[in-house]
Amino acid sequence: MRDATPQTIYLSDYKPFGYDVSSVELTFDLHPTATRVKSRIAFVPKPGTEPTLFLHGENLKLISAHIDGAPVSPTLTATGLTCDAPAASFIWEAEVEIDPAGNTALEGLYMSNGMYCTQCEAEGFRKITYYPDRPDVMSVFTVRINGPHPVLLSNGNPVSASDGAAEWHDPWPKPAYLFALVAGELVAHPGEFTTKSGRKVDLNLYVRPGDEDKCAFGMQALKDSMKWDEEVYGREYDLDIFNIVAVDDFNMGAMENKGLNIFNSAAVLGSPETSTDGNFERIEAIIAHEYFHNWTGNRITCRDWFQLCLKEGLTVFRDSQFTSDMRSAPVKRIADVIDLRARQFPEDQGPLAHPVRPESFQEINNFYTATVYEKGAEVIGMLRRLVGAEAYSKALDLYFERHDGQACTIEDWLKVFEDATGRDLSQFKRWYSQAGTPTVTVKDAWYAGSYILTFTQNLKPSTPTPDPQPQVIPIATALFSPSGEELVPSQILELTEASQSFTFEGLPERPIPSVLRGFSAPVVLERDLPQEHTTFLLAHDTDPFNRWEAGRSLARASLLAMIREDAKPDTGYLDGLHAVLADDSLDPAYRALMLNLPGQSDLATTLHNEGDTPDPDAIWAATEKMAQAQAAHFGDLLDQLFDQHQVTEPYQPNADQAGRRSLANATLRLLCLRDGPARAQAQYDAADNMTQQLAGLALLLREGAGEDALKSFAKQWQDDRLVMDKWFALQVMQAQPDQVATTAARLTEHPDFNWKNPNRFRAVLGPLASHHAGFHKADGAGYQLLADWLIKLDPVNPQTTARMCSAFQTWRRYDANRRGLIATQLDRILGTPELSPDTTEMLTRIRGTTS
Ligand code: B3K
Ligand code: ZN
Repeated sequence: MRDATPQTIYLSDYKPFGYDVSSVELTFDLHPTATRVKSRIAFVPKPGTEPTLFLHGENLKLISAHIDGAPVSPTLTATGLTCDAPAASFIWEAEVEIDPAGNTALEGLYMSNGMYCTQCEAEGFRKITYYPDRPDVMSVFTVRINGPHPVLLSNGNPVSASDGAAEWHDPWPKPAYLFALVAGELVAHPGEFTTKSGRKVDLNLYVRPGDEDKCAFGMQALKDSMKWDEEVYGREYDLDIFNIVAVDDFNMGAMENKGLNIFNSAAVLGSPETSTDGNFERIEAIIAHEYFHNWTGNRITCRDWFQLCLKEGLTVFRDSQFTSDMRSAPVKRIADVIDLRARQFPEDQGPLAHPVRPESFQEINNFYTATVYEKGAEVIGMLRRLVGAEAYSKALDLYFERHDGQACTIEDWLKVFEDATGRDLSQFKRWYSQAGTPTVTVKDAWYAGSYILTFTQNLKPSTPTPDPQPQVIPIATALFSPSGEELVPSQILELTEASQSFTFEGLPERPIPSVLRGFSAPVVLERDLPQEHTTFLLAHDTDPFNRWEAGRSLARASLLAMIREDAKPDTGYLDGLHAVLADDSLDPAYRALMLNLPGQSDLATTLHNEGDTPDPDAIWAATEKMAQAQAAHFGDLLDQLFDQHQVTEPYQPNADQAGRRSLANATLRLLCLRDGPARAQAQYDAADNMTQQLAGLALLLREGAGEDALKSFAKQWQDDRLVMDKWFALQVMQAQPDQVATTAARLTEHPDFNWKNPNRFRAVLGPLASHHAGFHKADGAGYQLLADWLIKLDPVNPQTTARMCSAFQTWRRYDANRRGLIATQLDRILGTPELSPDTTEMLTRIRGTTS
């Protein structure tokens, strides 16, 4: 157990390490409970370095330590060792013993279903051996593994392999967080890729026996990613081999270790029978993301963990571009914005708010957030919009040329753009240092033939940003005539002042503005537009994002009126939506997105921002009522859409088929509301792929008619852990609000609820927390159940526990009763003896100081 009093680390305290590490040799003698790790590390002191060596180390049993062959006796603490060191270059050698089987935190070297694997980012390498475990220490690693396993893997290229032993050498200097080792009874799904300069690369996807039939899609996604990075960013792969390994116990999606990516099996294994269209798209995106890190993260890494967005924001931006190219760009943009509003906006507007580049932290694992990742990617998107696509490419070429092999900062990143474009980015840099989501208010005026758009930006002061300053906000804008003609084509208006006007001359009549097209900046836009303008944009906007946004605004406005004033569903919205749904020239996937309503938590955020106290029951009721109204309003169109979008050809996980299925299934939901569950049952019974089977089951559960299907599903899939995760999750997701906590509680008693497996834990407790009306039931049962399980998981796996604490981050927006119930649970968890520093930090921030 680590030091219970968490230490705060500040960006401003950064000091370079006193040594270069010119080489690292590691030898592993694998044993489940007593693995021996020998290290031989060459240190080269930098001029002026004090002759004292500090190496990180946690949960290690030191067997021996030598400097230049002579035994030394370092001072050991819970976080590392200190030792006198020579003033000139020296060789450090140590032997430690570790316990992979006892490592339930899944950080460092651990065991998952009999195989050895590692997770070192951010600070897990220190649980493997003593080392300067910081990203700015980059070195060349050679790794020898001894163990009775058919597959023994590490980073880089293979040097030798024999029965029970293997040696790997990674020629590219890397920080320790990119170290990886895997050993086990695995089978390879092989592949091959020839790079643009003609280098042949062996590819392997290693899985447990039995999973071989779930590898083909991931392998193809890898090849597509390698090709795309060459074509779009000019980045070529740089080793002879690239390995991916699927593991069942993993705290997140995947990890970009150099040449040896390790994946949560849920993020890489895919087959039509067991994976949904959504799963396939996610697999493709995560494979691309981890592969793209080879350049943005690995060849150029971060100087310190405050710079995390340097690699994560950029790599998320790159994987979004990839998905847009592979699938539909508008659909991807809309999906990204839905996700940003659902996960990042609440974070940015609540007690966990932090800048894209935080300035302090206690546990870095708590900062792998939607702000660092997704807002970080939005910031790069804005930069690209501001400088243009061509200058962006030029700047990226310069970035790779200038910083290859280095550990960099956001200053380095922005300097590259300044040098490539001549632009001063000092004000733009505020996107990296100010927390919070700016609100932009737009007003228009028509005066003597001039049309004036006035934008005002406002960022609420917060603890990390007490004195916010105006940011550079690119606002993509076009103007339309009332007959739908584009009078002023899309252009970027740069808002740099707190309030600023832009004038358009020479227009024949007062135009209708389409602003923040493509969601050109991560802001909350408040527009004072007459409803007819929004209806107009829903019908005519040439920007698919803003057309969708117009539909969403109308839906939101109608739902808010239903919640606040018990109004009826707005027929203007329903008519506008009917026209869009009936337009066969529009992509089915896009129309399916149009049909979806704003999320209930998202509505709660809006109500809160507008000064109301959200009532989860009222939000649920209004959303249900609106769905009923859609079902009643669309009439025969629903039957037509459902029939027309049935996929009759053999299943393919491509965007075209997935789009048709998503529209058919969105329609099926309404048809079930209108006609009962018969069609869902028929689809469930006939399904030959997981997308259709699961959609059928979800609707049966929703209609309270899923009992038999649930049993048959469990019988069919009892041996497939990833499908059974869906079985667990769906029951909570589809429960009526007053059944959510009892359903989740019942499932935690199921014999297959293996709570130490993060996927299974999240399958039940994740949907509990995200079922807005169910989690926030006024009796507090949901809060209590989640708290019980967080308390239980914390000593076993602090990282997954801490991450799930964010379920409570919006607690202050609810009524006094709910706030009181949540505060009680927060205090109960915080009062648990020996609570991990990870969970302590999260809950202390969420709880805040005022009652
Ligand atoms: N870099 C890893 C995340 C590591 C999380 C450590 N708690 C995966 C990714 O973003 O690609
Ligand atoms: Zn990443």
